Amino acid sequence: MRRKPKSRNLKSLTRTLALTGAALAVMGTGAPLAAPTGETGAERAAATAAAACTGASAITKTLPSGTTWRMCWANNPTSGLVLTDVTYQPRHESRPIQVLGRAALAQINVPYDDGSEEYNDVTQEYFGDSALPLRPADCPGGELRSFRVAELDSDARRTVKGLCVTTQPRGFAYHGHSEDVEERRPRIDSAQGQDLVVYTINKVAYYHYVTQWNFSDDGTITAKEGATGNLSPGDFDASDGTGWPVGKGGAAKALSHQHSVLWKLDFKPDGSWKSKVEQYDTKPNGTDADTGYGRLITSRKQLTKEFAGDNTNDRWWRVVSTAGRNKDGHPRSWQIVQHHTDKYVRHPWTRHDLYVTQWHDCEQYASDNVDAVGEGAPCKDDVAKFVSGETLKRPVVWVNVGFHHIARDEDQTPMPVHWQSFQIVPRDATAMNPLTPDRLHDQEFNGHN
Ligand SMILES: [Cu+2]
Repeated sequence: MRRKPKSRNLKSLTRTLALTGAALAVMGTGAPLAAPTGETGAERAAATAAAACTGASAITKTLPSGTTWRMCWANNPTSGLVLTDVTYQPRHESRPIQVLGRAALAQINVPYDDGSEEYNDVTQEYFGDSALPLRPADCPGGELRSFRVAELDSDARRTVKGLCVTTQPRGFAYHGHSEDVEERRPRIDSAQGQDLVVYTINKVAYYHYVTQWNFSDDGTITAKEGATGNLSPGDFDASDGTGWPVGKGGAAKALSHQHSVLWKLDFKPDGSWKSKVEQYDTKPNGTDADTGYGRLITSRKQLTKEFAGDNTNDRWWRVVSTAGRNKDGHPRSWQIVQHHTDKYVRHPWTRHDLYVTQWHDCEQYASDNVDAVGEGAPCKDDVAKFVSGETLKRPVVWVNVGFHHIARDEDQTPMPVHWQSFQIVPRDATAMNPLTPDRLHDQEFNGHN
């Protein structure tokens, strides 16, 4: 047995459902703010979203550059950290801009190269109930928040001080000379950026996973899953060529394996679930006759039906608001920026980079969904099956980032954190750089004719 036996069957399904219901109820409370006259539906929705939770369920942080992020959080016994009603309000915006309705892990799938074992670390291991307490040193400059979890082998409950809410520097936000935009008394402007950072640590057998979200003052969201802890001590017998020697000589070979991390993103741009999804591709387009230089052309494809997408050179996707535009009159959108990934091609639900599905309440997990959501519910079992040709009215975006872990000597011990991540980057959320100095935040410097 490579892992401590943990089974969903040890805990009653009703308990899980009851907890999920309670968490949702908390998220849904909060009186909507009275709407001043003259505001648009999107603005009213954003104002309501800003008050979607209060007290210990709310995270509100104004970063030094003046950007405020607001969101609600909860710990789901299965998914772990769940963020809802995430809004972004840079200095020059009078109201919060809603980005995400809900965001959470949808699965961590771990198959071993020798075919001996495979785990679904989120759905089979009570990922959320496996949260570890954090010490003040684990959350430098931040604040620890507590939540209730159930013991893994009983229904007893305990409080875990396990959420860190902090800020971290992120280096240069910008550096530029305003003579380039013909300011009358030009000068060099530069600024350092900051992130609001929230994370938990969840223990699954010998691994400790860091579930982290960075919210940058420029509107970028980074989802990161870090794997640390220890190599599984029962897996040092990879004698059939599917491992790597990690001890003296060649006796102890750690089994190679894959971590596929999948996130589920329910976008709610400008307060509406009804967003559009677009794919952009840039391709060579002949040669300029005069210069002899190559030409490129970018095409847009509106994705109106459920799909499984794969990255390729010069391809990207964005989720476009149907409810709000920036002050330039451009629809707000959020671009998915994937980082390095190695896909596990053996499963249809880890074979693609991105899945976009029409929202259904019982489609919560990228795999093992039927068992995790509850037998009897009319659910399909994995995200590949969720893609069935439906029209996208309320799209749900599933991002898959894979890492094939071939252990190295440095993995002992504890194992250095290995990150798997992607970003959600604003595209036309604001009419200009949200951090631009006040004197440059002017139509004079916005576009050239
Ligand atoms: Cu690993």
